[in-house]
Amino acid sequence: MFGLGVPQRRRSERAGTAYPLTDGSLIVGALVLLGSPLEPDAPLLEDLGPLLTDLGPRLAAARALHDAERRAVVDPLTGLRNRRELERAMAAYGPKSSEPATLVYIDLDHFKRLNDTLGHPAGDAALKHVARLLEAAVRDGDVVARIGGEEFAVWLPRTPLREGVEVAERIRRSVAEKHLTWSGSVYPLTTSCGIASYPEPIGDLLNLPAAADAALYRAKQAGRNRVEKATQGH
Ligand code: GH3
Ligand code: MG
Ligand code: MG
Repeated sequence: MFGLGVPQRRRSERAGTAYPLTDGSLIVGALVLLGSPLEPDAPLLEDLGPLLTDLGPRLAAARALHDAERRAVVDPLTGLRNRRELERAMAAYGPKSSEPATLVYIDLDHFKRLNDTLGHPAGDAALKHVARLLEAAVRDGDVVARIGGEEFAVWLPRTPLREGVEVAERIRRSVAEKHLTWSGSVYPLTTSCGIASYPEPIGDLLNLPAAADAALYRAKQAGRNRVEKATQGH
């Protein structure tokens, strides 16, 4: 019951009895009483019945709440934060922060082609692969989100343009270098990135998404697999 991690001599010390907890129909967990099994006439057994009846549904409800909270903030395919969470993080930065911040939009290049040639599951694998590379390219406290089908965003608090460009370049390079492996074969991927920073050159945090989007558009126009910076007029 306690797994192989517990040495043999300690298992007897930690032996116990597991009582299943149910939500009314399914087993959702167990209450384990450590020590020797209770005698059938032990007084504690009388209290145990109502406790088990009570605990099962409570555990199931707590787990359901936890799962729902997670679903509200996490993209189910990649495990990254969703668009709403990105917006929440940006809004929490404050409309007049004295600190700089950078938003990077990342869009996979010719992703439709990959789906069309290798199939949708390969496309999904590519999205997960890129998600891990994005996470590896940023620091704790930065926010990596999937904001659309094959579109990602990275929010870099306290990061001015120059450092933001370094992060975006690191992302672009790592995706281009660490190819996707699918069915034993290797496939190259590239990304285009649009980057917008506050307060220079974009003076209002609220304008960062539109500015990053315009820069991303220019990166696509300029040939893809590149990083473009937003300018004052986007
Ligand atoms: P571009 O270089 O201009 O960005 O071209 P693109 O093909 O990447 O862009 P386009 O917007 O034409 O196609 C995006 C594709 O992304 C189309 C859609 O099938 C695919 N896609 C969106 N969401 C998912 C998903 O969750 N899984 C998979 N496998 N594909 C997705
Ligand atoms: Mg796109
Ligand atoms: Mg694309």
